[in-house]
Amino acid sequence: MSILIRGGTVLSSTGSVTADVVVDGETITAVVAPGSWPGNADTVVDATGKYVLPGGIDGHTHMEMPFGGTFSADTFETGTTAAAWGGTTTIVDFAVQAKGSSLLSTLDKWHEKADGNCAIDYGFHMIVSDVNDGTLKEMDACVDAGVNTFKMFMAYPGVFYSTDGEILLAMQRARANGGTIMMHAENGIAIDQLVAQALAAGRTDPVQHGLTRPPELEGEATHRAIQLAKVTGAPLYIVHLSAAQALEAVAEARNDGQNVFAETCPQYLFLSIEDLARPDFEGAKFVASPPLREKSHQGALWQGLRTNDLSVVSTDHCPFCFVEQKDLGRGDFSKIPNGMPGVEHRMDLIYQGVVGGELTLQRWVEVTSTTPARMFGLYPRKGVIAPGSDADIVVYDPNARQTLSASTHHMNVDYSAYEGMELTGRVDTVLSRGRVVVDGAGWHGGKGHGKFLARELNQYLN
Ligand code: DUC
Ligand code: ZN
Ligand code: ZN
Ligand code: ZN
Repeated sequence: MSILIRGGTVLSSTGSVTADVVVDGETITAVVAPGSWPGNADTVVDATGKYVLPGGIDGHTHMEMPFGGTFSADTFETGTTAAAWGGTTTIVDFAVQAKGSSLLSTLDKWHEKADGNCAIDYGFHMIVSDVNDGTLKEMDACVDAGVNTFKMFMAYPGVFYSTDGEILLAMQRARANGGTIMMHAENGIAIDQLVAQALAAGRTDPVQHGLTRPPELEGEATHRAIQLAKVTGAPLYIVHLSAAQALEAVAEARNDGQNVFAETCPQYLFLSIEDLARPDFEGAKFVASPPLREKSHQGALWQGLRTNDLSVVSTDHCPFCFVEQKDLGRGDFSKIPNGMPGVEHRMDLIYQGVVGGELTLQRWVEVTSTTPARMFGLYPRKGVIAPGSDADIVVYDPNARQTLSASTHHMNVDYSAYEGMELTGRVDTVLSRGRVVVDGAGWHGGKGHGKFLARELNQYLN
């Protein structure tokens, strides 16, 4: 099966060129001058007036994630299908070590959930929440299995939380085995006191979730994680960075040449604590950690994306239905499951940064695809349109208009965090390893097409 994508503007992280892209089977075989391909193709996709870019890579999703007595609402099937609709052709999801479980049994469990169910390719990070001798040894086996990124939590005491000493030990191990530590950097010990005080004072609304997790406590934890990384020599990747204070700490470390990287998420660029303060419990739709911040942080985050102090945009997709799930926290904001839906609209939302002059086209591709490919050891198989790479390709119509809504999205959740938001630009056609999964006629993908990706090491280390 061969496909010719004709007449489009092919984008990369370094430039753009009008070219035809030839796909044979699962692979890109040629990128040639327009009209110059002599061969026949089984299928021709007309990309005239459109961009042709490498499929998006969402390095931070939570499908079927256990949280607060429930599970995030997207399965690997529904979540990867929604991702594909939005031009994301790879996810890296988080396997979650429960206290008392081993890392390898956790990995098995996540393979059971995902294998045979994904519509696009997928890899795993490992959440380490029980640091002990066995866990530390198993980190090496995870690296060998292509799961070489380990998320730890300075938040959520009693659940996922690790002490500074435990973080230090895991960092030493990562330093030795080539892994990268990913950090949820919020000072959970201090936050828990603020939460208890709010509840004791009868302040129970969703906005309290934001008020009890101030940006200073993200800045502090980010700084602390960076110092621990410096002492141990481990590479560090700050996940879901939301606050200017945290960005400052990352920038300082990067200026010093440390292997410190960070991602932000669309919700921190487009939404704010004002959404958390919506009346009638509607703010619960926006409860995620770190919380949505004051709008004043957004400019700093866009700037960080330009300077590369923020080098990746991921979603932290972790959807919980408003009815039934977010409801668990009526009368007590601390019981609202933490997380927001977003995997479907990352490419579109960050494209608004191009429309608005915040980012170049090349930077859009870089932060949504090429850098995550390199950061998570998938390049050049993913993250670039070049001969030999997987044919994960998005044809994007830069002039189409769309309105985001739960009534039209494909995520398995009953609300959109961006309900009614009008966007310029829209996915036209999506290929996942050479298979047209989305086009104007609809969905042609299916569960089981997506394959597990054993990942190489981070390609950015000094
Ligand atoms: N933050 C969330 O909002 N949800 C899942 C885990 C996390 O760190
Ligand atoms: Zn987190
Ligand atoms: Zn997360
Ligand atoms: Zn079709």
